[in-house]
Amino acid sequence: MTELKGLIFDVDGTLADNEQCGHRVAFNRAFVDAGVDWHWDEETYDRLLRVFGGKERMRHYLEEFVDGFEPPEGRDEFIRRVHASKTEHYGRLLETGEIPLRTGVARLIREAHQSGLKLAIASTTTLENAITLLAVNLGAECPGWFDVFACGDVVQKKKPAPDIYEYALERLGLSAQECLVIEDTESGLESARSAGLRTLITVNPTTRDEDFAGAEIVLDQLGEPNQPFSVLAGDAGGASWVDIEFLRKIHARN
Ligand code: XBP
Repeated sequence: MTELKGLIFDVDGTLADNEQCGHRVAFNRAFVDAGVDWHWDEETYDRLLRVFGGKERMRHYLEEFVDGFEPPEGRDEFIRRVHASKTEHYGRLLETGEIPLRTGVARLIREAHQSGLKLAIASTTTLENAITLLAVNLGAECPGWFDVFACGDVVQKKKPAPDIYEYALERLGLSAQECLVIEDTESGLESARSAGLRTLITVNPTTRDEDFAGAEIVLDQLGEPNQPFSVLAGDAGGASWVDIEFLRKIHARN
């Protein structure tokens, strides 16, 4: 039986419920700075979240919802510039501490670090966004607990393509069978499973009704000893929060 040696975390929606209150707000502030009268309300952003990658999401919005927009510097440069502005706004939002980690995330990351498991991030967001979220919520030393940051444009094909998880595995020096993934979306599950990885899902309000067939287990959150998770699909074997022992049992099932 292959031993669990690595844990790979998605970021947005998994570590923090940060899309509507974080990324969306940052995009809208960047649009104001850019002098365009776009505003992504929560309903619009829920739909746009089907496209992974902030730059890819902006391009999709331009192509699907904005007629005849041709910025002087060209679309590619405009998207690059506005996305950089958005990332600055998002970083400032993170620094305020107003975007906390989800239930159980801080505890599990600390436990995983202390357990000796190799840790990786596999996210469509930028490296700086992932590092800042961890550092602001878990301290400046926390990013150093991770062996690999597979983020953003290190791969061309974003989730649901498997590329980001294949990149993470290659940098970890581990096989897919030696790892587990924690994700929150159907596309993230597809990306991880296409890379051969078994996946635990913690849904969030946007993804609760997505199709998670093939996940090892689907939970509403990672839980805490005094705040048990709810099992939406699969068998928790009597556990009520996700810790390293729980992950090892899930991993040992196959
Ligand atoms: C979710 C994404 C990201 C964020 C926005 O990433 O699709 O694009 O929505 O971040 P994941 P950027 O679930 O893989 O963590 O604007 O930096 O892309």
